Amino acid sequence: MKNLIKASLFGLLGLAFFLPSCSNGGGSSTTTTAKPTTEKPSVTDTTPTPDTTPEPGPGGSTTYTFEAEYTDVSTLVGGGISGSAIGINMILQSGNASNGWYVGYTHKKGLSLTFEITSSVAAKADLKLLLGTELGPMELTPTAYEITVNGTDLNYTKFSVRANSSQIGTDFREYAITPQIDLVEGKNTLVFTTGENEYCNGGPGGPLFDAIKLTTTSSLTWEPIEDNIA
Ligand SMILES: [Ca+2]
Repeated sequence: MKNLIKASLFGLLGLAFFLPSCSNGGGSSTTTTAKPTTEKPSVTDTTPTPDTTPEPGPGGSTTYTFEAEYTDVSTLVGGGISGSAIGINMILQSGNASNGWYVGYTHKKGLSLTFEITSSVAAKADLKLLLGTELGPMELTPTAYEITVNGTDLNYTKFSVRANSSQIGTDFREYAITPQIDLVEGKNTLVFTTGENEYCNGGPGGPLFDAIKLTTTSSLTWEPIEDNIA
């Protein structure tokens, strides 16, 4: 019995030790020092900022780009392949990413990126995700990677995130999500969460998250936290 308890304790300690990362050995474990949360940039301008790059589309629709690096990551604790990062240290630079930056360290179950977007009217919208992978091809399903729109799970058609092998981690591509999503008038909350999968050394892994695009006839605004990359 004692041995069983010891084994359980050891297991728990081992789990705690490896919790921030999906590494199961091999390679060195480096933990990025997080900046104190007191340095979290605060948004003082409460005026909704129109996206700077709306593109006119067919049928009077417009495509808006919302950068993942401008979402509120201040309370997040992310997991990487061989380390972890907290808050704005999860935001990484790549010349291939939209706006030059993306959010990494998504290899942890329950790690969520949240986009809060205000819509002028209730409307349908086409959702596209700009994603990369540092874990090889990754099939995303509603179980492996959860998407919720205003608190409701989106039962989307599964798709595979792929990268040119010579550009692993920096090859960001656009993935159209089906079905369309329903935006309500006013505030909409889109949440993208690493779920149940074994893509990171047998544990949960997520995509490198560059941006989302919404195409809709509604007018969209949000409050990008641009200080994240200042
Ligand atoms: Ca980006």
